[in-house]
This record gives sequence, C-alpha cells and structure tokens, in this order.
Amino acid sequence: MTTPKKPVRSSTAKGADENSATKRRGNSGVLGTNDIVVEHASASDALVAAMPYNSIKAREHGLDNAVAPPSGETVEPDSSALTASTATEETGTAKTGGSAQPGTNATVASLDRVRVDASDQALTTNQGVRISDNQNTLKAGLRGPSLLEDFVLREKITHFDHERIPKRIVHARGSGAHGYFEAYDALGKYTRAAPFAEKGKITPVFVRFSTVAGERGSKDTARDVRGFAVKFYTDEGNWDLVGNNIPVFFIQDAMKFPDLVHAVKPEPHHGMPQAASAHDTFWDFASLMPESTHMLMWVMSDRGIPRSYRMMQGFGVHTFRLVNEQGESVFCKFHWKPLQGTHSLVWDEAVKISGADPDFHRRDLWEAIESGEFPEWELGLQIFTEEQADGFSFDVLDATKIVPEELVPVTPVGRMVLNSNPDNFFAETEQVAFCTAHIIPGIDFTNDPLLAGRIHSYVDTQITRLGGPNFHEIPINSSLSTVQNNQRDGLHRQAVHRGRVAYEPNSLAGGCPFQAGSTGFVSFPETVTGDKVRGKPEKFAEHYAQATLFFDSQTPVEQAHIAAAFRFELSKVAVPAIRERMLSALVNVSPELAAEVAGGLGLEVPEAMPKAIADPQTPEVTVSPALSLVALPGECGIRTRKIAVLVEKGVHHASLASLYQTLADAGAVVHFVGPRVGLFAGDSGEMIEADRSMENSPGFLFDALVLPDGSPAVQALAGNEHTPAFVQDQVRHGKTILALGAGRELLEKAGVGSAMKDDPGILLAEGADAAEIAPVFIDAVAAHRHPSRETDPPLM
Ligand code: HDE
Repeated sequence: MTTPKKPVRSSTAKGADENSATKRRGNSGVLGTNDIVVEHASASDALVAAMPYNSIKAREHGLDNAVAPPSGETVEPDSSALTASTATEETGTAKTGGSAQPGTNATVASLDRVRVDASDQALTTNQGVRISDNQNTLKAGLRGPSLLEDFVLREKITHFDHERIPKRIVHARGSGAHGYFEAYDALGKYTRAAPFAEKGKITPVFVRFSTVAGERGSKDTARDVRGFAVKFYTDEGNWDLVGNNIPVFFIQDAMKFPDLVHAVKPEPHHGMPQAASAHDTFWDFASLMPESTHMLMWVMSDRGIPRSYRMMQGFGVHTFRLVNEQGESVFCKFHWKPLQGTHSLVWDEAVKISGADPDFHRRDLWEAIESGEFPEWELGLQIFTEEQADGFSFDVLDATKIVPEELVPVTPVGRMVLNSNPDNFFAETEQVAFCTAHIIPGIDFTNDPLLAGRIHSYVDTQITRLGGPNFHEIPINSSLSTVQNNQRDGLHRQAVHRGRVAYEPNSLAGGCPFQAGSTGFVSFPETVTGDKVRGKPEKFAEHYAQATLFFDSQTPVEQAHIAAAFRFELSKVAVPAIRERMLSALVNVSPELAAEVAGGLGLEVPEAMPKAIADPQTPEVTVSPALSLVALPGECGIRTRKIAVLVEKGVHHASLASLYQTLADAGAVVHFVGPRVGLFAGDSGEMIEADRSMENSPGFLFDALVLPDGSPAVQALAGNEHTPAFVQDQVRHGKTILALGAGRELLEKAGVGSAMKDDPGILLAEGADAAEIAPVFIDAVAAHRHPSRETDPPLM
C-alpha cells in the first residue's frame, strides 16, 4: 500500500461536546444547528480543507511523469463515519460491513464465501421462505385450475426459463480446474510480475481447456485447435494467459477473425457440419489466406486430436513484453510443457470415441484430478531482445510464426499443478471470463495486430455473455487483491459501495481511492512513429518457410498422419476447385506432401500457388526436433492409463489378481470389462467384478488390453459379438495387447495373424507368467502407441 504523501491532518473539530444539543460546526467555533446532515457536512470541512488544491495536477504532463506517474493525494479522516454514506452507519447492523483490508477483497475473500451446501437444509424460495410442497402447483380444488398466485411455481419456472446464458462464440466447449503456479526462481532481472517475484512463490490459478469450433455440447475429440487459458490470481491483480495448444494462429490481423470463424462454423444455410473444419467454406477461406498454411499444418497433425487435455502443450502464441522494476523490457513467448508428455489419438480412434464418449477429454481431466493424479505443466519462457528480433528472418509481431527453440531456447521458470475440480461447472467453468486485456505490472503487450484485436474482444464478449459490465464480480473472476475504483452500478452489481464519492480527484473522501502512481501498472513507454495506414509489414508476406520447417521436423508416421488429415478434410470439400487451390498451396510447403494428398484425392499435383513475396529471407532453422510430439514423451509412465481386462465366467483368477496389483501399483486405472457388468466367478471360485461392459465401453476407449487365460472364459469371449472389434481396434490404433495363456486364441479369432509376433506391442505369456511379463507390458503401454504397426500393417 502507498502511504499518504502529506502529513495526516486532524479533520474534525476536537473537543466539541458530542452530546450537547447545540453543536459547533467544524472547528469554526460558530454556534449552529443540530441538524445531523449539516453537522456531517461541516465535519467534512477539515478533511476537504486539507486538500486546498490538486497538488499532482502539474505532474499529469510530460514524458517523465508518464513513465513514473505520481501517487494520488490522500488525507486520512478523523473518523470513518466522515466518508460513509450515512450517519446511521455506526448503529451496527450486521449488514454494515467494513472497509476492505489491504490484501483482501471484502466482496470475495475466497470462493468459500459463496459455496452453498444443502446438507440438513429444507427447500426454500429465493427469498428464503421454506417450501412446504415441491410436487404440486397450487390449485382451486384437487381437480381444479392452477392459481396465478402460486409464487412458488412461478419463481421456479421463471428461473428455469432463464437458466441458459449465451455460449462463447468460439471455444464454447471446455473444461476447467483449479490449481496453483509455483515459481522456480525470482525473475526480477526480467520482470516485476508478481508470480515470479521470488523462488517458491505460489499463485492460485484456474485453467480452462477447450475446443474452438464446436457448440457447447459438441464432442471433445473433434479435429481442432485446443484452448489453453490460465487465470493467475496474483497479489497484484488477475493475469490471464489465454493461449492455445498450437503456438501459431491462422491469421495475422484481428480484422480477419470474424471471417475465419464464420468460415469454420457450421455453414449458415443448413447448420452443418458441427465441430468440424472438413467443409467447403473453411477450405475456401483457408486456401485464399496463404498465411494460414503454417497453422493448418499443425491442426492437420496429431496435435489436432490430443489424447487428453493433460497431454498437450500450451502456448501464449503472441510475442509479449516483460518489464522489470527499472522499466527495462525484453520480448517473451510463453510455453507450457506437460509432465504427462504430448500424446495424441489416431483419427479412426478419435471418430469412434466421439460416438461412444463425447465427454472423453472432460472425463479424463475430471477423473485424473479426482483420483489425486494432478496434472502438471512446466512454464518456459523464450526471452529475447528487440534488437535480436529485428535480425530474425520473420517478424515476431506475426502470430503465424514461431521463434524456433534453436534460435531462442526455452527457459523453465515454474510449474503449474491442477489439483482441484470445480464445485459447480456453471458457476466456475462456464462463468469464468478470460481476457487478454487482463495483465499485471511486469507484463505488457507488443504491437502484434492480432493481439490488439483480442485486447478489445474478450472484455466486450463477456458483457453480452455474462450479462453486463460487472462480470468481474462473479466469484470465479474476482481478483484476490483488493478492487477499488469509482466504477458504479450496472446490471447485477454485487458490491455495496460506501460513501457519496464516486469520482477522482476528490477531497470529500480524503482523496480515496487514489491513483497508485509507479506502484501501479505503467505501460512500457515504447516509441511509436509511423504513418496512419492499413497494411502489413513486408516480412508478414512470407507464408511457407515455417510450414515447411514444421513438416520436415515430423517423424515419418506424423508426416503420414498430416497427409491423411489433408486427404480426409479435402475429400469432404464438395467443390473440386477448392481442393486444387489448397493443393497448390501445399506444393509450396512440400511437393512430396502435395503429391501424397493429391494421389489420395485422385488428382494431379497442380502448379504451386504464386507466392506473395519473391525473395524472402533465408530461414535460420530448417529442422527443429522440438516440433515433433515424440520430443516430449513425458515422465509419468503408465500413471492414469486406462487398461481393459476382459473377463468372463471361468477366467484364470490368480494371473489377473497378480497382474492387477502390479498395474495398480504403477498407477494405471484397470477396468474389468465383461459381456455385462457385475460379478463373474473365476476358475477357482473367487469372484471378479466387471465394472464396464463391452457394450458400454468399447475397446477404443482404453489405452491397452489384457486378454485373460482360462479356457471356459476364452471360449465364451470368443463367442461374444463385441470381442473381435474390441481386439481389432486395439491393434488398428497401435495399442498394447497382452494375451495370457489361452487368451491368444482371441487374437487369432480377431484375425490378428502370427505375423505380429515381433510387434513390440503384442505380448504373449502363459497365465502363470503374468507377474514376469508385467514389467514388459508396463514399458510397452508407457510407449503410448506402436506406430511401426502403421508402416508394417498386421494381417487383419
Ligand atoms: Fe480467442 N476469443 N480470439 N484466441 N480465445 C475467445 O472470448 C478472439 C485467439 C482463445 O476458455 C472469445 O471469452 C479474437 C488466439 C481461448 O474461456 C472471443 C481473436 C488465441 C479462448 C475471442 C482471437 C485465442 C478464446 C470467445 C483474433 C490463442 C477461450 C469467448 C484477433 C492465443 C477462453 C471469450 C475460455 C475465446 C476473440 C484469436 C485463444 C470472442 C478477436 C490467437 C483459449 O473474445
């Protein structure tokens, strides 16, 4: 807190007889009225007089003052009643409240204030009136008409009618969690931002992951970009790092964002397709916007279909500024790296999962946190100077470009752990309002023209979505540091502001709340010159070098997936000329990729699309291993991996019991999957409970499969209509299968040939050897997938 600049002066007349019928006005010594209103006004006199003029007015001018603005002038009143709204305030009702204490926000303190628990409580109306009957409307006679006076029914139905709010125009589908950020070290050299102030400092966060294109109820596993938005509740205000799982974007200028979104959303005439870019309008737009090519490579790669929200990187995308206590600034890119590693689905799997469990990612995040497997990411910064940036072959203000890690390494600065699920999806995950405008001292914007539009857009969209300008008061959005300003009123105002002063400068409230001066947010005083124009810098015209860098940095399997994704998406485009136009852009990325996609569409490779720039600068980096998903395998082994163990009557119990224990100890989530749920007797009479059935949980929902030993069980499973597909999907999706003893017959029954005996993900063992094979199985599952199966397909 800033201390008042001026010496505190006594503001009320000391020594006046408080109880006498005739009171003195202020300190003037004049006998006056006992009218409490007049008296209150005169008591303010000394407070007001202590500020004879606006002493910081002169410091509103000049560059020095702009960079180091003065604190506002304040005077401390003799009594808090002087700045109160009403003279009766001190008669003490429980509703009077107090002034906010420094460092706390009296309106929110913590979410505990608003958590509601109905244990042992009766139903009431919204006015707190206990409801006697929640089953029947009020009627004139048991068979008579309902009565208009039924305020209980009307309140209930009216509230219900308004239970939905507008969904986010983009990123409507998402899931959130609470957690914290912990700084590895003090970063004062680069930034004075509160979360990095000291080693080990903890800052609470709320994170929301999302898809972009689909509606609120759409499937989780659509091919799409994923949102990765983090709200830091710092002790210097909220900082929102609203990023994605892909480090670049489709467009360079905010002017094109509505066009991009209109192109990818369901086509307006028939409202299709849902949560998909595989349609004409998207590819029409994308192929006319060559700057989107780099981003398209990422979205068509496995990054577009992550295995889990927990297994994706996050990126701030834009170049930001860090500013230190001395006002010095460097440029910065933000990176989140998951401890769980980066892993993806394969397309066939994603499509099937979307039918069997559209909540696949939401469920995965929720269940991991519920079971104490808290997902973790490391925050890394790429820090570089403006001078360095000037020398790059690309423009750091262009959001379609990365800064390759070979050019500027990523420095780890802290970790984020998500350790608590929300209590209420709507109150927290739906109502959370991320805004790129929410930054704190120590962090600042650059002139990225995409970022500029975002700074406006997010606050603006919340006003419609959350019903007015007071969305910052919704508990999940409230800053943990004190909020004090003269903004007033508006829909759903929660704060009850004391006093009659809602302007600054003032003397009637002793100058409070006063401007914070240099202790507040001071924009970095970047020198700006230039003509007022609509246009782009020259380097923005280079559209392909980093798309090529990305493609050339992928493993062959990842490259094959990119080609397959383009083939699929473009095959869904009905207008051939759009397919050809997109192909002509791909020729500029990689003639091999273009040929592969063209072949898959039955087309000739077209001429390369003319480039917007004839002689671009030579890129500094042409291969970057960090761009491949295999660069981050993770450190979690098989923790949280879901393993299906098929069971039937007569299953070999001992082998499953020992295997189960080893897998559970390694942190895997083992599900016994039967032809139905419920109990099954094993070979020696012990019972095993199937908590899933093959009908409600098909094979592609699991990371790995165990086929049990025990002839009666194997015979029964072999006769089950679901078994072949259960096994085949595991094989097709590159997953690990362990067949114990007679269980190998189920592999054969599913058409998995003996050619697979060398596959590292198909393991055969006798039931009695289950304990021995367990470590090999664990290593194979931890590898996530066995992509060699794609290049060397099994006999099926
Ligand atoms: Fe967003 N974006 N965006 N965006 N965005 C929104 O804000 C917008 C962009 C991102 O979980 C909206 O609250 C414009 C880039 C995430 O609640 C809206 C432009 C990146 C989320 C909006 C962009 C993002 C949003 C819709 C181009 C990655 C979900 C609802 C100028 C760095 C946050 C809302 C959450 C949401 C506008 C481009 C990420 C309309 C105008 C680039 C993660 O304000």
